[in-house]
Amino acid sequence: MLDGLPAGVVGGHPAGADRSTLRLALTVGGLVLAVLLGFGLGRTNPGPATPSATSAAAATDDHSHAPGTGPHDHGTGQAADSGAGGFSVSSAGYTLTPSAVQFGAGRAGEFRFQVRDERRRPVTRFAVVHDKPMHLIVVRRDLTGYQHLHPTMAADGTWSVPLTLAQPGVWRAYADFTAVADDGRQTAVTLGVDLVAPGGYAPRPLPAPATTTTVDGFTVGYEGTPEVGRALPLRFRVGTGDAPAALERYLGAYGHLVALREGDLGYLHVHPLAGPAGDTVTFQVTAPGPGRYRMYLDFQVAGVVRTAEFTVTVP
Ligand SMILES: [Cu+2]
Repeated sequence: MLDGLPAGVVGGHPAGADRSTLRLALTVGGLVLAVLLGFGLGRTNPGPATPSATSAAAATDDHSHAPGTGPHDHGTGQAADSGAGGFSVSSAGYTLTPSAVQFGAGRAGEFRFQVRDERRRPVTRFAVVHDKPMHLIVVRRDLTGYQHLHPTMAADGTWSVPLTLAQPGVWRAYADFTAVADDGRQTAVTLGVDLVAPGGYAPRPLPAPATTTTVDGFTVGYEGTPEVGRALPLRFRVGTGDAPAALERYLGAYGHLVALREGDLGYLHVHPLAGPAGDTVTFQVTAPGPGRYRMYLDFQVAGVVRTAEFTVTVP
């Protein structure tokens, strides 16, 4: 993941550090990814690397830590035992502060927010993780209408992004970021807030579980079965007709996977374990508990990003 992935800190710290330092950082940081779920889920301080964790990390090339920071604190944004996040507007000392949460259904709007620290100051320094300093996921509470957006930050720490809530209902926005404190300490947090589009809400039942789907002429399938508390690979394959698709890098990887839990909309952010394999991309997934999840795989072919969605039941 180091290759071709600009890693750095927005708002002050220049990118660039000794590669061996980076490798060490990845090795130790990889423990979090290997044992738990990776960015957005590894909400525990990484302990000393064990041999198995080290070798797992060696095969890992898509967990980003900014240069010079080493194994950063993944904060207390999510309980390590639940393994899911995004439930709270305030966690690990950081608070999501939206300018407004009401939108006109189907009307183009703009979502603006700040992240504030314990002293209520807007945070302006964020680590670049997976090519971006801020990842914003928006989905309606019935798990439809998934959007993965990348807001831009003004100098005062106000983030903004064009946003349309297509249908009436209550929506959830997840801000997935790594804040950099005054002392340089990094904390990865996923905060969540509800957005509202007034109107008649017609919730859609969750589609039945399936391991294949189609999107814009692409057929996407996966192999593997998530289990509670065990890190297991899910291998996705993308094709058009009988021909394999040529996956392109997107957000510093060959795919980007988010899983949301039905019922509480718990947020799992998962990243690939290994490099490209043409039409396949593999993720290591640990289900935090039984239930039904909706998985959203973003992939890029010929410069266009598409999202394939799957319902999966974890017994
Ligand atoms: Cu993103």
